[in-house]
Amino acid sequence: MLSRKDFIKLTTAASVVGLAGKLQSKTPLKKKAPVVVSTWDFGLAANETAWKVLNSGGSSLDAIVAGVAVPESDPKVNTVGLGGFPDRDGRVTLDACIMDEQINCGSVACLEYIVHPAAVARLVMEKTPHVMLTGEGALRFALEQGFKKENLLTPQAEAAWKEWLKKAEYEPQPNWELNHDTIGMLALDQQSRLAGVCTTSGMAWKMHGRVGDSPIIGAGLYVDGEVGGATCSGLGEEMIRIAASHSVVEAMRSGKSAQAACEAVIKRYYKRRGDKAHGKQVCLLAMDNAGNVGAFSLMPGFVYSITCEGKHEVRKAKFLLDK
Ligand code: SD4
Repeated sequence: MLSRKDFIKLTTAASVVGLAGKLQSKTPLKKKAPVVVSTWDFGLAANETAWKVLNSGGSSLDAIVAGVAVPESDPKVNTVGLGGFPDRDGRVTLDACIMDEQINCGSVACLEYIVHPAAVARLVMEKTPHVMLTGEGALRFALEQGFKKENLLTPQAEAAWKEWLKKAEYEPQPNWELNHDTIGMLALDQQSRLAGVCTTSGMAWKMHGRVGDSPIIGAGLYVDGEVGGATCSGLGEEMIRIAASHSVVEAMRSGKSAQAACEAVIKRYYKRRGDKAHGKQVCLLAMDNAGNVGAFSLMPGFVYSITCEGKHEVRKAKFLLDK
């Protein structure tokens, strides 16, 4: 098991991309597969599991579903799966989506009682004619597929909710570490198949029924094997507004590196939103179809986990604003 601290090496995003960051997508890129990246430092444990699958020749889809299952079932992670902070009614509702290089995709939103929404999203993709199931329908489908109904509200999350209820202030929280830790993961396997996943309990204390960016194809995640993939973390309402992940992939399609694409999308977002963006966080993570990675956020603090050639690292993304 990786110790978070042992592996935290903060370097700049520039060094992540290095020379590859300057390349245009039309230039043939040297393949770096397999590689896996995920949002935040708790992504390290998820990467470690995903890496085992990739390293033994498994598919990127199998790797990412196994990877994100780690934080989904970790009761100490209060932003994903079991132990996620509930909505203002005390209900833990989960959002997740998944996409492969052939633009197959599946999604679940506002799903209750199921620890692994990403695995359910995969089955929506593989076993139904639909892309997205929500609420009761998503739960019924999960149960039909053999998932077990469980109470996701841990005593610790329930205590935090009861504390919040004392004032019941509903504002986007500036403490991103507490409130915004969705895991988005992108992986390229040994056969250069790209896939991505995004899974979260969403914004803590949200209105019941609120759905963020994470289960929305094009907002929280987008993958196209012809180009690359992107995923997001931060305030979902802001990412939905700009179809963030799709925007990053399209910027890569037009010739930008993964890094330049993330930067261009954040800059455009800020230009359009101006003052309304202040106090909010938008974090983008991207990988092109050769395994070159980029990351950028609006505000400081965004870190991501990367595993390549068996080495696990946490890297610090560059950002646009200084507070
Ligand atoms: C949401 N984007 O539901 C998610 C929250 C998040 O890191 O990213 N947390 O808005």
